[in-house]
Amino acid sequence: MLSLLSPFCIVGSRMSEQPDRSISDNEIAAFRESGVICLKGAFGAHWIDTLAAGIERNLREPGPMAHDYTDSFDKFSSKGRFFGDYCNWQRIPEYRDFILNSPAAEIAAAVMESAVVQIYHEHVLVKEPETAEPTPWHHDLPYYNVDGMKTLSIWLTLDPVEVDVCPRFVAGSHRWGKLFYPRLFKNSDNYDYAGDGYEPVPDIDAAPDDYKLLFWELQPGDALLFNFLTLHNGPPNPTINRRRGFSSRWLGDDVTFAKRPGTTSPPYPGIDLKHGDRMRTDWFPVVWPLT
Ligand SMILES: O=C(O)CCC(=O)C(=O)O
Repeated sequence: MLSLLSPFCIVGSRMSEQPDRSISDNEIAAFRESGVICLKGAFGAHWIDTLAAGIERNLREPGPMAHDYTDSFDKFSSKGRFFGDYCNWQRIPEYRDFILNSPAAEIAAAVMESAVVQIYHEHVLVKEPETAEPTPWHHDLPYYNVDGMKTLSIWLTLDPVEVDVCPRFVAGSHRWGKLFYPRLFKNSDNYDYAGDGYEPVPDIDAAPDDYKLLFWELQPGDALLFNFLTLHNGPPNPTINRRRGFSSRWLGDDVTFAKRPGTTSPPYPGIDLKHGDRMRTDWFPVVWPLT
């Protein structure tokens, strides 16, 4: 956590890396409408190799907020492992390189239709082969200490992902005007939020035909782009492939600090902001536009 708190404002070393593919007006319109799109071939081999090295480093040297979700799900008797960690991009050089120098921030600016993009954090979610644990249905905004519509996670896969293993999204759920309780990944329980305005996530698996669910077969370098309000899950990984997902989280120019009725995830102790303040740029540097 300490490295996250260290003052850091200027992104001076950023190369002007061109996106590995362009983003069309139709894709931007689809994101606005559905709250999720899949960008095939968004990141090339260089960034896949860079992040693969970073994830191995992260697995060898987990951070203070790392989780082994498999331990808690003994009801699934998993052979595989579900590992998660976040807020390590300033400590792991390969993550830092990706955040500052890859096309991710420029992609985020285009898709969020935002003039300015700040990095919020990164979240690594590795499901090893034969991991039986699902990631529960949730949306990300209530976990976080931010409000705003211009928000984006870029979930980049380093592995082939079969269609049944791909995270699933409820199209349009970012526009429902609802906030659902955050849920613990280890047992799907709701967070202990003591406040009004949150409701339990609906049981989407019980009535999947009631929703428009979007999911894809993925290849390494493909990315799922979704709003922090879009409901999504992560199926188990019964396959022989690893499923290494690298989610970078980005803030656009309408985002402000939100006080939640409980501890957020990430927690950001000592952030010293009032509800409605702009997010501080020393903790969450501006990565786009280039300076
Ligand atoms: O990787 C997963 O299983 C879920 C991903 C997710 O929830 C996220 O990136 O917000």
